[in-house]
Amino acid sequence: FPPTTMQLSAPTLFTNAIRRRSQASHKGTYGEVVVLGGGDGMTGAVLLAARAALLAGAGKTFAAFVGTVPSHDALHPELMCRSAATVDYGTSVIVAGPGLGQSDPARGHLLQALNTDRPLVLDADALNLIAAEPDLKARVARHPAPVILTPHPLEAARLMGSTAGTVQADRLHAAMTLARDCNAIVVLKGSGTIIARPDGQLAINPTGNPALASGGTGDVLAGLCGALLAQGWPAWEAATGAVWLHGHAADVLVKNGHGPVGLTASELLLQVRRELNRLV
Ligand code: B4P
Ligand code: MG
Repeated sequence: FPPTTMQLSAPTLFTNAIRRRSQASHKGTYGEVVVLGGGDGMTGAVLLAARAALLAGAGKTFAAFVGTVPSHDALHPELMCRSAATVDYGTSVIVAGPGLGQSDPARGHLLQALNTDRPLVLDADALNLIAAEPDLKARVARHPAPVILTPHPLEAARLMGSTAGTVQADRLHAAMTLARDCNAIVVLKGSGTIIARPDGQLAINPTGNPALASGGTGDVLAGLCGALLAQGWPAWEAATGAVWLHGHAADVLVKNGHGPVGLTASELLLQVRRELNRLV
């Protein structure tokens, strides 16, 4: 690789993607996100990702459930809850994985998403399913639209047939190898999240702190990536912007006494909205 390592110390890598909303715009202007997940017993993950997409400005957000479909999200009735079997990906950005599970139906719905020509954010069990089948990984590499993968170190290790320890021992190498092999932008999460492109370019994110080490924060990141893509941010800008904002929101929350102990993903997504609005 001939990599360029950049620090995202100021949000310079994505400022060119930030647009002020035009006065005459409408919800169609801001795109659509479908979050595919929600196997039985894992409703929370898909709702957190969908709420993150909603609060980060997607024009319309759907939560697609592989398992039992709740009638609505009581906290955010703006979200449209659908069965994964009937959801129409149409012109949406697809965020697949949060709470998806690894059942046969989950695999089938993931395959359907991979067979579209829509931009993809693949997280959690979408990554675990792909790791288990070389053919699915090959499909990701051939996808006709941008793909962002958001593995934590263990998910990255599964994708590489390696261990979390090996990934952590050389995070830059792991992120670049995965990006090249999957022909996708890879967000290797953890302290100092790395964002890598298939051409060897990469960035290291300086925001974020251990307040993020709690269940659900990864789902928020996936939904945020999807919302930025839906609003027309190019994939590199969407990935670097989402990671920077996610960490920066956590930094602000800790400064104000909402962490590092006990910060919740639900609080995080509200702060992400505030920080995004400071930029636009
Ligand atoms: P899972 O059960 O798969 O966790 P999850 O559902 O994916 O949780 P979530 O979606 O909320 O969190 P995610 O990590 O996606 O199991 C996680 C398991 O994977 C762990 O038990 C462990 O075995 C392994 N694992 C995970 N992270 C590891 C690591 N760093 N090293 C070794 N093993 C690891 O997303 C969390 C978000 O918070 C990311 O955006 C991440 O960048 C951020 N974050 C977490 N800690 C941070 C820190 N100290 N500084 C900055 N950012 C941090
Ligand atoms: Mg996760």
